[in-house]
Amino acid sequence: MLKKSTLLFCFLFALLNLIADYSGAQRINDQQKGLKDYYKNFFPIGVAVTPQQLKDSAQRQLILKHFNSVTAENAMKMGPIHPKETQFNWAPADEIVNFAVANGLKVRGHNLCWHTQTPKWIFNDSLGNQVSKEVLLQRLKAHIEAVVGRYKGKIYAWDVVNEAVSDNPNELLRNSNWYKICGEDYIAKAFEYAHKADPKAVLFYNDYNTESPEKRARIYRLLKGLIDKGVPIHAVGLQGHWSIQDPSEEKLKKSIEEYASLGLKVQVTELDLSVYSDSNTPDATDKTKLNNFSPELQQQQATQYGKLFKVFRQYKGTLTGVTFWNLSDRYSWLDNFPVRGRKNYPLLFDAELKPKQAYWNVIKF
Ligand code: HAH
Repeated sequence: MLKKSTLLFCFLFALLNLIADYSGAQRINDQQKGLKDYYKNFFPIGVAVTPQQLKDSAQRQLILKHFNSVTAENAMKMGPIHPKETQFNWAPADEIVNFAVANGLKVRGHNLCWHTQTPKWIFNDSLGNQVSKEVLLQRLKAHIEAVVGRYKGKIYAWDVVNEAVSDNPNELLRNSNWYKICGEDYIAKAFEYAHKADPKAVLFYNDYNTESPEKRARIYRLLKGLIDKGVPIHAVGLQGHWSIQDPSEEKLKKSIEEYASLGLKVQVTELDLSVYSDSNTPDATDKTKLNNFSPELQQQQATQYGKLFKVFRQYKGTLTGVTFWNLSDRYSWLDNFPVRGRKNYPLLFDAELKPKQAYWNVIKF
């Protein structure tokens, strides 16, 4: 006969083992969890990528651990993907889309019509003369049909028009070649062509400084005009090239609410938090290279990231995605903008791909 005390001992021993196993399993789980898992009840978390990154195993693993959506940083822009009227450069974009499909990630397409990174041929005829409005719209249509058509069913959302609103507060639309040749019509047309090419795709107008009250009012005016005309536009992209000081929670909330009041969904499409305050000033003269990312700046950045994500979570349902513009501080487009060669540290992972303080603040809620 076993003694009662032996039985009790065995029972307690088994129970302790169970608890240890369980917390061990939890620990492993937590280590495997990435951003996308913490945010699975809120919205997809995306990242802008290059085909080269997907070939690097450490970066590829980091992408797969943390993100459930990808965007091509450059590969789908008109210049790179459509270098000549009769020639498309599909390979880089295909690599990104194939990677996403094979791994079950969503893809946001970026972008179909923009004033920058356009191919040389688009605005001129073979003699070098500017083309007519009819010809340019025909070219835009052919471009959109080809690109949207190729990835139909694989790309769930498209930035159809990028940055059409002027930096000059006195005018609504930027005086780009699109505008000079077509007037305002090119915007509505781009959305119509995209909708026809993939009726299920979620179509975005995407811009920066969307929280600045003055620019916000002009973007609102543009969007309202399009909606009133019955243009198939479904959402607005706040690029989110922000800084460790800006925007305030109030400014961000006000913008989300104002755009959403038009019946549009909202996404943060190109998130990064510059450690400089001049990130959106193209004429910045400060050439200082900040080679040590001080603990104070890290803390400030972590606090700002934490605040912004808290607001994002409050708008679950309206805010349908958050995409980071680049993967880690190893490389960011901000290393060359607005000051060429000035290192920046705007993302959640450092140059060694390790999570920064900002990362822990984003998943702590
Ligand atoms: C974005 N422009 C573009 O949408 C994206 O395609 C590119 O890779 C990087 C940034 C941002 C931008 C800005 O914040 C200020 C002036 C010009 C452009």
